[in-house]
Amino acid sequence: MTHLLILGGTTEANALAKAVAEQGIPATYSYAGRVENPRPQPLPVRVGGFGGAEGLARYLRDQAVTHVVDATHPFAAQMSGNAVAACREAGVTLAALTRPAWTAQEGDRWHHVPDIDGAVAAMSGAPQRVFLAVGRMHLEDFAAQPQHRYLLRLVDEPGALPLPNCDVVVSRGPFTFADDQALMRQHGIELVVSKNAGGTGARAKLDAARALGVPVLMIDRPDLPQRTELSSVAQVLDWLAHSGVNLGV
Ligand code: 3Y8
Ligand code: NAP
Repeated sequence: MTHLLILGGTTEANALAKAVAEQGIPATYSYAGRVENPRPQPLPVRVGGFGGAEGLARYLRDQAVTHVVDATHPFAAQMSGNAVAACREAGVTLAALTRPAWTAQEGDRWHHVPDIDGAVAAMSGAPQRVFLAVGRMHLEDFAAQPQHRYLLRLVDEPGALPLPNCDVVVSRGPFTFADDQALMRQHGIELVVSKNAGGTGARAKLDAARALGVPVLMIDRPDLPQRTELSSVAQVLDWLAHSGVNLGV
């Protein structure tokens, strides 16, 4: 009996969940529980960590999971590493649904840094108006550069913030070019800091930066372990069909 576990939290995971539900494939959608009101899904949902790779392996066995698709964000390196280890340990087939990294185009003014620390180090200059669109979990790191005026975009209303000069926009994506251009103009943004998330949900700020001639500090992705990588929902359905899953009607 098939039981697919989707490690979710992204636009691509949501598209996969819709297709899996339409095909009638028995599946569970998993959120980490990072935000207050995660998007509802057309599948049974579980929320919260598993308790490391061991916890995930136990979940796979207890729930008789037969297939795992890791459709988490490219910066969710811990989860992806745990998925590889747990699936190997529990003997469950795993594939990742990934999206290609963004690449600079004509007119882009990108400066690549290897990680969050690299971005912080690159911001030691004179005060600027910075659009810090990297979410909530790494704001403390940027407290090392308090001289800037930050525009923060967060999914939920924050509590106390570690940055003295900041404006907050509470908004979850997917975002649009027009809105991001207007937002950046309104705040006189001089630098955009972005993770190289790839996909469509977060690229609007890059297109707006190009149009406005604003430089971007692009944080490259963490290394991820070796695993089967698929790049579309159709490829995942094909992979499932070829690994013994009866696709529905
Ligand atoms: C909880 C679940 C959809 C899915 C929406 C995608 C697109 C919009 C772009 C900016 C960048 C950022 C952030 C972002 C994007 C999509 C997608 C994507 C970036 C939700 C969601 C969850 C999260 C967690 C959240 C992190 C934060 C990161 C905000 C749902 C809305 C900055 C990453 O407050 C917090 O603790 C937020 C934490 C992890 C990164 C961070 O370090 O703070 N995502 N985002 C998932 C869970 O609990 O398992 O409600 O939908 C999903 C989405 N976030 O189609 O609706 O697929 O990438 N999410 C980054 O890419 O830089 C925003 O503002 O321009
Ligand atoms: P992470 O740093 O790789 O994971 C840290 C821990 O969070 C994991 O070890 C696991 O806890 C738990 N976790 C992460 N994703 C989970 C999931 N889908 N289901 C159950 N537990 C999960 O991950 P993250 O960067 O915090 O991302 C958390 C969630 O937000 C993921 O769903 C991801 O797709 C989504 N997201 C992240 C980003 C980003 O920038 N990182 C952007 C957009 C969306 P245990 O060890 O206890 O199992």
